[in-house]
Amino acid sequence: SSRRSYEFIEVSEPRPGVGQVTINRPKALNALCTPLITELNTALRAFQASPTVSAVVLTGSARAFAAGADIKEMAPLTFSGAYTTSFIESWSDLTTALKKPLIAAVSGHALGGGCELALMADVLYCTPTANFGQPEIKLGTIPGAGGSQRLTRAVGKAKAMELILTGKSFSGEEAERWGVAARVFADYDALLEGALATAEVIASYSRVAVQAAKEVVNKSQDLGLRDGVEFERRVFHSLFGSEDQKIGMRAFAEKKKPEWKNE
Ligand code: CO8
Repeated sequence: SSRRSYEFIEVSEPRPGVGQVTINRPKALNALCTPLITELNTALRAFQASPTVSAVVLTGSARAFAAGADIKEMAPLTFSGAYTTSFIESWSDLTTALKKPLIAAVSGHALGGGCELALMADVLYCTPTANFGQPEIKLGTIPGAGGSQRLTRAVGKAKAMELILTGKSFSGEEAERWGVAARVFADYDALLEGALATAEVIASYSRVAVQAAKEVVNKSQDLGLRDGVEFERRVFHSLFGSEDQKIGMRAFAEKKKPEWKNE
C-alpha cells in the first residue's frame, strides 16, 4: 500500500488484513489538534479504500490514548468562529469514513475528545488503569464530539450525568464492568496484541458480511427496536444475494474452510 508520511500519527499493516493507526504526539499526550484529526481522517479513508485491509486498530501510547482536544488550540476560539467553520464537525467523518470495523486499544489517558474518540470505535479494549473521562466541565465547556450522547447510551443516564457534571474520571476496570469496554488486558503490550488478534479474526471473514454486521449493530443506536429488527432482517435478506453467503454455507456442508471472494 502507498505510504504517506504523517506528522501526528503512524500507519502500518502489522498483520494480514489488519491496518493500524497509532496516535503519536507524545509531547502533548496525544492531544487531538485539528491537523491530527485531518491526518486520522485521511488514514482511515485510505484503509477504507485499501483492498488489503479488512479491519483497523486505533491506539495511542501506553501513557495516553489521547488527552483530549487541543486545549491550547481551542482557548482563543470564538462562538462565531467555531460556528461558521463547523469546528469539530469533521470528527464525525471518523464514524462515517470507515465502514470496516475499528477497534480502539486504550491505555493511559482517554479524556474529553480522547474519550469521545474511543467511544466512536466499534470495539473498545483497554487496560485496567486506563483513565477515561469527560472533564470539559472543568474547562467551562461541555463534551463536543458526541460524549454526552455515546457515553449516555453506553453507561445509562445516571452514571453519564454524574460523570459529565463532575468531570470525574473512570478507570479501564470500570469501563469494562459498565460495558463501555469489551475487554481489559493487563498491560499495553497485551492490549495491542489482543486488539490485533481480534482484528485478524474479523479480517478472516467475508468483508461483505462484516460490513453488514457493523452496519446493523450501529443502527441499533439510532433506531427503535421494531425498526431496528426490521432493518436487520432486510440486510439479512440482502446477504442471500452475496457470493460469500453461498461460499460460507456450502463450505459448512462440505466440512471445508470457506475461501471468501468478498463478493
Ligand atoms: N490539550 C493540549 N495540551 C495538552 C492536553 C490537551 N488536552 N493534555 C495534555 N497536554 C499537554 C500539557 O499541556 C503538557 O504540555 P507542556 O509540557 O508543554 O506543558 C503535556 O501535554 C504533558 O501534560 P502534563 O504535564 O499535564 O502531564 P500530567 O501527567 O501531569 O497530566 C493529564 C496528565 C491529567 C492528562 C493532564 O495533562 C490534563 O489534565 N490534560 C487535559 C485533559 C483534558 O481536560 N481534556 C479535555 C480537553 S477538552 C475536550 O477534549 C473537549 C472536546 C470537545 C470536542 C472535541 C473537539 C476537538
